[in-house]
Amino acid sequence: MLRAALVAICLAVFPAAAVAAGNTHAVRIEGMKFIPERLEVAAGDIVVWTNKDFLPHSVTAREARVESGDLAPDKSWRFTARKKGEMRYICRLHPVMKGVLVVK
Ligand SMILES: [Cu+2]
Repeated sequence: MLRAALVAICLAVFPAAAVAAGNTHAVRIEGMKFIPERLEVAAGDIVVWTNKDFLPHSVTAREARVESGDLAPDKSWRFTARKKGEMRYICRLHPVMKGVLVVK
């Protein structure tokens, strides 16, 4: 419980940092890119995408039925990676933006 609270505080204070505290991973959306573009996590880990751009973005993987909805600037979206394998995702609003989440 305390650990979860600390992670939440870290993410609130350092949203732009690639915070990887235990099983929580951060992906920054900036300059029309997912940073890092490819992220490997363990099943059960949490991934938090934060939009640091001045326009909305999304995290969308249609096949995996994963959809963040539109993320306004400075908004975050938290996802628990349960299914093992490679999940390729895009920004639904700018499909040239691509990322890969590898769940091991
Ligand atoms: Cu976008």
